[in-house]
Amino acid sequence: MTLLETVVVAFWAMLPAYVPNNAAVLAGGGRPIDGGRTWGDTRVLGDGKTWRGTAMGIFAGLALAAVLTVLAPAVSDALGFDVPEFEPLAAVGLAAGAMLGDILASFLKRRTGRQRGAMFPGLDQLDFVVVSLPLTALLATDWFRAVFTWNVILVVVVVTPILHVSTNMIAYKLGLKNEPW
Ligand code: CTP
Ligand code: K
Ligand code: MG
Repeated sequence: MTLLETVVVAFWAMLPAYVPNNAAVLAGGGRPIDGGRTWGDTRVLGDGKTWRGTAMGIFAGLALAAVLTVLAPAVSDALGFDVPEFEPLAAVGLAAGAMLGDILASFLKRRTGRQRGAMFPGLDQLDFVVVSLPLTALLATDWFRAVFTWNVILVVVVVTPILHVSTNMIAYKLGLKNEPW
């Protein structure tokens, strides 16, 4: 694969993990997952992790994986190289793993004294990758091996923070997000 092909495959394969965070921002609100509970004197997760945001985030990731799977043959034909279809368990690993990573990151932020919305450089940009890729490898091992070659993983680790910073900046400018990270 050329570098451009690797970047396209990496982006395509990660879309079901990218979209849940943005969908959660749009759909968030309502009851927090931690139910307001604290651990020590800080919230377990905080008001930024809600049931509705999480459910809608996972749903958006699964729905996108289904759409991409339908489009994959035509897109592969048009591009002249293969973009992957998503097995159901791969879609679950990517979408649910992304939300889980974001939730675990908030747990770590609260434990390290960071208030809701505080930034945690590095973690903010890669939390969902760190959980969604291993979970997908676990749930859909053969699919993962075929799609996420080392080159693709390397591109994901480099490109994701750039995409994350830019989409969050746009969401902030549009007034959809409280902070630009
Ligand atoms: N959101 C949600 N449920 C999630 C993730 C996000 O409802 N599982 C919504 C919340 O409204 C949240 C917003 O998306 O405020 C932005 O997400 P994020 O930046 O992850 O949360 P923060 O509010 O910054 O909180 P934290 O410091 O815990 O990351
Ligand atoms: K986050
Ligand atoms: Mg935040």
